[in-house]
Amino acid sequence: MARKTFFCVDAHTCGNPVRVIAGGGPQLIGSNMSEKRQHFIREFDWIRKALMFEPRGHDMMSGSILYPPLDPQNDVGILFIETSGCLPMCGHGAIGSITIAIEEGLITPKTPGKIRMEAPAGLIEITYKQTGNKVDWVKLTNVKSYLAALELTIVCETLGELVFDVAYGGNFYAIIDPQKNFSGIQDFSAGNLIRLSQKLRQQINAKYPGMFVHPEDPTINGVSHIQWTGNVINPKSTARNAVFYGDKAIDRSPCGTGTSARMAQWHAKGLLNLGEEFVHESFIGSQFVGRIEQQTELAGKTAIVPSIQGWARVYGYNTIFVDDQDPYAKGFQV
Ligand code: PYC
Repeated sequence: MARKTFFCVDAHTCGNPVRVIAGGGPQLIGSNMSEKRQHFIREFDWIRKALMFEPRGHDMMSGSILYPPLDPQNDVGILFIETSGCLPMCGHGAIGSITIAIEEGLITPKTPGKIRMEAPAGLIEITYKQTGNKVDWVKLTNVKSYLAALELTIVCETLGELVFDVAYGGNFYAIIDPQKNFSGIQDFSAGNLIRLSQKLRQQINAKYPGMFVHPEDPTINGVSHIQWTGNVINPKSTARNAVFYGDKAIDRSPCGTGTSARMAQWHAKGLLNLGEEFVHESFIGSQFVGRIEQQTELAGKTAIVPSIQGWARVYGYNTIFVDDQDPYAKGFQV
């Protein structure tokens, strides 16, 4: 009988779960986190499934494993593990992981209040505010984000023809704004949006094959998330979204990479200027504060450098056994 033990710290970022594997993660080979991600996917994906899927996780579960940085001037490397796979970048996951790492002393930043984090999608510069042992907020400067395609169409079996844009913010998002056949997320339940998204994501990737590939890292490709939008609950919010990820999840946070993609979309359409605050509200009403820090370019495309600020709360330790006598050692999904 073999039993593997993982020491985890659990938290949530604005309502969405984050489980940091603080002990028991595998050694990975690679000269950057993108290569280490590929190694993990090839050889250790069972760990993700065991810790994210039922019965030890659930549809929304997401987490990370922290690694020493490859470049000594950085503070930490991160591998994101989610029900959807190993995302190149995850905003809510980064905010939660950094909160856990600081509060639990898992990393010691070279400069207090600042962290340079190596993610598979690139280097993420982070600032955070700490009061005593608690982290009040984390602000991350995300990877270059850009609008990849404008006004594509897809026929949804239930709603009819939908027009959508595709933007990159660390993952590729199909952004579906209110229109003739879609009145907005305020008129839909999470369950409805999940059922619609499952089919639509497949249809979009089948209709537009090879169209969404990161210009500098071809391992990042395809629409992985659907971002539905609609009316705000809080009048102080700029906009609201419901992000579909994995197979059955609507993000409880406003989604960091989704917010970055949406700011790139708004910027390209002249709706958001450099430096302007973008308060993004989630399906449950929690908020991130976004901002365009820089206008830039990526492989000849107009791009932005977005920042996202949010908070997380740590809620417990979780020592998880994965026992090969357990028929559900590698998790399951229904
Ligand atoms: O915050 O970037 C994010 C994210 C991706 C999937 C779920 N949350």
